[in-house]
Amino acid sequence: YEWQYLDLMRHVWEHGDQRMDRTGVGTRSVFGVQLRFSLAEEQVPLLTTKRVFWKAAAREMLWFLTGETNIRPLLQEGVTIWSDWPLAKFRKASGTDITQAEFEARIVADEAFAAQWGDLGPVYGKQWVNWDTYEYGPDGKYTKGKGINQVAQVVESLRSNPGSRRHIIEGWNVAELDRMALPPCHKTYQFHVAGEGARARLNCLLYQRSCDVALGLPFNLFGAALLTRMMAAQTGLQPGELVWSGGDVHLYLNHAELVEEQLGRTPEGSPRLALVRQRDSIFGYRIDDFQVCDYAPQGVIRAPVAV
Ligand code: THF
Repeated sequence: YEWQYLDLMRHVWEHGDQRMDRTGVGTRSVFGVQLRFSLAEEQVPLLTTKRVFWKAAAREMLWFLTGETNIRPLLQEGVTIWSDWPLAKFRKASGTDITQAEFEARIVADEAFAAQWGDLGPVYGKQWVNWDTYEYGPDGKYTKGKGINQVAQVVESLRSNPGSRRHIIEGWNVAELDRMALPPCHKTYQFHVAGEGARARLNCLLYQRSCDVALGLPFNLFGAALLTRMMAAQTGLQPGELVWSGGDVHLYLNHAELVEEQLGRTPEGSPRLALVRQRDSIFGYRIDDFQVCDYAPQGVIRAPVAV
């Protein structure tokens, strides 16, 4: 299965359309891609051609499910993948060139500082579990209603109406995009139940509007697989297939060394993902509920993230 990823990487690098992008780094990009991964028998799309820090991806997914949008809880667990955006904002506002490590240490140590500078705006967590609603009075005026927990609703709809074509978790809240540090990349998760009875399988289709193939995609695939596994465990369904669909699928020009190194490697082994504990709710999982077995990846390949 990993060849799908490597073939995509090669295709984007060799045939992608070269252009300048928002970050100023420049990319090679193709538009419209689909990948498919089986999640049956504990299979998981976790790359072996470089070490992927799957626990960071798992902690990120658990963080989304808490509804948090502040990077502080991530940093408290040593996950630094979301630091660049608040850091850039703070540097600009303060006119200092504080290092990333200094900034992160301050977010962890100083709650008030974290509240002011660590928030990403209404990103994934907020939209997934607390999408704002409005209640309109007879006079046409509105007040804020109760937020919608899309994740809980999908768990419920998978249980009560598995055949539905509306099992969707949506991050793209049009009215709030301008308050987000970054509009959602992996914006839509659609779940789907195939088959019936004890053999019914849960599939997930993730639509990602913009994809950093080298850094983001390995995380996003693992995260989506994990979410699907938790969903399956909560709804009594067998894990089915993960279908990944990308819009602007790109490689940053400063990832040349990573691309060359990784395309020279051959996948080895088939890692498996086990959920070792059942929880009462999709919101109850913790990092040590997840075990990855048979994972003996090749070495880390470092590359800079475009902000
Ligand atoms: N912006 C860009 N340019 N790329 C992305 O992948 C990306 N994301 C999230 C939001 N904006 C993005 C952030 N997710 C890494 C991984 C995921 C990220 C951001 C960065 C990263 O640097 N990974 C390194 C190191 C991992 C570590 O140290 O733990 C790696 O080698 O995998 C896509 O969701």
